[in-house]
Parts: sequence; C-alpha cells; structure tokens
Amino acid sequence: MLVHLFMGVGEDYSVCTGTMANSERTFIVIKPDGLQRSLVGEIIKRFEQKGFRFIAMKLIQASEDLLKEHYIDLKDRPFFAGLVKYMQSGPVVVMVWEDLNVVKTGRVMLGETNPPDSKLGTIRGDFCIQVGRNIIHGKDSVESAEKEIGLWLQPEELVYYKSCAQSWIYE
Ligand code: DAT
Ligand code: MG
Repeated sequence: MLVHLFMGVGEDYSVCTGTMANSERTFIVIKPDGLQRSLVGEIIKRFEQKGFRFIAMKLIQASEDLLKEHYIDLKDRPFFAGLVKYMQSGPVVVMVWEDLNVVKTGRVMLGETNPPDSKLGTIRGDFCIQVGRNIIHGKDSVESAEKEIGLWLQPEELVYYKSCAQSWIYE
C-alpha cells in the first residue's frame, strides 16, 4: 500500500526517540473560555497543520495554588487576582508542542496579549475581543516554557515518538 511505502514497512512509530536535534518545546494552555467556546479542536488543528509535533496534552481543573505559581511573575499587577479567578473558572487544556522555533512561532500564532492588537489570522486576532478573555496562553522563551512544563506535567506525561512526516516537513 502507498501509505506503507511512505512510512517504511515495518518501522515502529511508537518507539521513544527522545528530543530531536535543534528542537525546543513550548507550553500552551487553552484557557477556560477557549474550552467553553469549543475552540480546543481549532487550536490543536492550527499547531498540527503548521507541522509541529504534539507530545503532551491534559484536561485539568487547575488549583488556585498552581495558578498563583504559574503567574507568579504577575503577582503585583492589579489584574492578578482576577486572572487567577478566571483561570480557575473552568477546566483548561494544557499542551506541549515540540519542534524547531516552536516557542517563537507559537507566540506569533497566538497573537498579541491584547486581542485588538492581534492581527487577523492569529488565534487571539480571530477568536477574542478582550485581554481578560484572551483564550490561550503560550510561553515566550524556551527557559520559561521548560519551567511551566515542569510545573504542570510529570515527565512521564510527555510522549516521544518518531514522526513519519518529519522528512516532508524538514529538508
Ligand atoms: P501573555 O499571555 O500574552 O504572555 P502576559 O504574560 O503579559 O501576556 O499576561 C498574562 C495574562 O494576564 C494575559 O494573557 C492576560 C492577562 N493580562 C495581561 N495584561 C492584562 C491587563 N492589562 N488587564 C487584564 N488582564 C491582563
Ligand atoms: Mg506571558
């Protein structure tokens, strides 16, 4: 069959291969409004279609303690309490995507923090209106992404596997 020709007959795509060379990981959260507005599939679709590798996902009702730690850098901002309450107002979907430049590209795909500043075609530009309901979180540096992955996920929740599309995405 054609599909076997492309995949390589007998290759085991469940094998754990570890992190690819030159790749990095980003941490994404679909916030409670993104989930309630049924945008989970749309957001996953955008990351999948770009070609990024999906290595973890979890649906979770986050605790106040976890969210306060997650947003610790913003603890002195006037909107901090409201932000934690909003993030606790329903379940969230946390995800990890891995690939070349996924942190920077992921932020471009999200759009700006304030939705009116976000270009159409970005997630925030297309699907939301106010900063306090901006549907998605994504890290802006490799270091902070790694820190949040460690905060939200156990190492065994990250799943590595060989992608049969890799040689069609990278030259
Ligand atoms: P980002 O989520 O784009 O990384 P951030 O880290 O500066 O933005 O802030 C985290 C979240 O806090 C942001 O997604 C929405 C909320 N927030 C930021 N600025 C705000 C403001 N001026 N008023 C209300 N909420 C705000
Ligand atoms: Mg931020």
